Amino acid sequence: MERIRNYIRGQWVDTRSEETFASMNPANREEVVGIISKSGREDIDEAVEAAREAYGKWRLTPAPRRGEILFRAAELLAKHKEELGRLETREMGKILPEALGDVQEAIDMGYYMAGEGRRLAGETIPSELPDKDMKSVRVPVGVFGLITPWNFPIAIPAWKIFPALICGNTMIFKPSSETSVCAAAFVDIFRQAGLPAGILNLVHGPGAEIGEYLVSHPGVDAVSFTGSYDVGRRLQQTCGTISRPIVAEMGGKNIILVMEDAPLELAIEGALWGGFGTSGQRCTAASRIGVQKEIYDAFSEKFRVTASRLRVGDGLKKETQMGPVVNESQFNKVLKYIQIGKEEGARLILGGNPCRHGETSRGYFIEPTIFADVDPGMRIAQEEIFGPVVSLIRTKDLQDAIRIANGTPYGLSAAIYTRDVNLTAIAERDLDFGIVYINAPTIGAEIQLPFGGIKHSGSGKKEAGGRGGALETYSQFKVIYRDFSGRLQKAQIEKE
Ligand code: UN1
Repeated sequence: MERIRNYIRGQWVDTRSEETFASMNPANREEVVGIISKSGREDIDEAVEAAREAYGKWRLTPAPRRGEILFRAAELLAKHKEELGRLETREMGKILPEALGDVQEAIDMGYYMAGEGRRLAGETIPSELPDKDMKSVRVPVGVFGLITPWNFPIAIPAWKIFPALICGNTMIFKPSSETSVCAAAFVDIFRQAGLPAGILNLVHGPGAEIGEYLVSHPGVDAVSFTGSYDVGRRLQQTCGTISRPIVAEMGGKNIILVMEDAPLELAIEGALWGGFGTSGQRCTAASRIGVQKEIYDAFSEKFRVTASRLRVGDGLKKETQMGPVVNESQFNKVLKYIQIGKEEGARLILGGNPCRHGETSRGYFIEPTIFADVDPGMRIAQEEIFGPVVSLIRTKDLQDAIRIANGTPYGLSAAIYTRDVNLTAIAERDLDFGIVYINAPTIGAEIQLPFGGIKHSGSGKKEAGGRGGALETYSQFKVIYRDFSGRLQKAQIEKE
């Protein structure tokens, strides 16, 4: 089996130590997807040094030229979409159509950011004084440390790498160990596209050992992280003490609100894919469904029946609708939450167990699980589970529904199903979330708008989108004043 190595200074290189770790297929505990060289601190030092060296030249490369390389990378991603999607399914379990969607998001991001190379505009604005001009220009931030999760193994790295590149930054990319093989395949696309050496460097290894070291490395200027709240908060604290900018996308406890007048079939379909898509392992997953009391019983029963028909299995099989969870620790964590839900007194109406039929006994499969009559204060309705577990909550009216929706520490994505335009306006205004959907599930954000949450879900700076989004995260404004009067204009000192 091919060894997956670090990519530093444009070369695939061995790490200093001989240590390796394996990436496994969660649908089949016996299948090794890749053997990966494990990095230590010296490997990180080398990658940071490479990124620092490359920065001087890359920042001066005209942005439209940088864009041409990005465009080629997007073309290559499109060409290899199928094989990258299949690799993703094998490495982290999501069903093939979702994996192909993930790759497509990266393709879209590539084309979008390639175009931004010709639009990296600042502003020119009139001065108060004669014979003086002034402008702001977008400049890169420097060397980025990028830390990404396993649930979107290609899309989330693409959200970071494409905008960071177009803005002229160089970077060290540390993907989740669960998806090292996908990360290597993605980075190889940039090699094939002709990205010069040292600009994008890849290091593999456990977050606790090398991720934190990278984040606080003196050679790194800024950090972009997507992952859990616990890790994100720790990294924010680390960065806070050394005044290092960090964009952190963290967890969610998202909700779909189903109002009395909602188109029922549509709401059920939305809840199904919002709740169980990617086996609930999206930061945007609808792990709570708030249903208005008048239709609560009808909705719960229909939702239970629909979810019970979901075909769980290997994501490479055409008929499969839901794959496994990513690994043993997630498997145990999800089962622990199911236990907690039972102990808290929520009514388990579907699932609740590991799958044991046929091929599913070989992997980390959990039945689609629904708890009904969940109290909004219960732990299963407050904490991020990141698995196929949905809590149904009874709501009185819109005001009550919004109060429940806002009543967690998170604020990433919320949705409302209703035919009443006035209710949508109130929901839009009052839901404390970074993203609000109307008559669509909590998932499926598009890359041309900023992505990110509030409260414990995000740090304020955004991923994706152009101006107002990723460009603000991966570039900064420098302001230039030029006085061509040839004298000290007094008004600069005393405003006349
Ligand atoms: C995530 O789960 O971290 O909107 C991101 C969505 C996807 C992105 C999810 N496009 O669900």
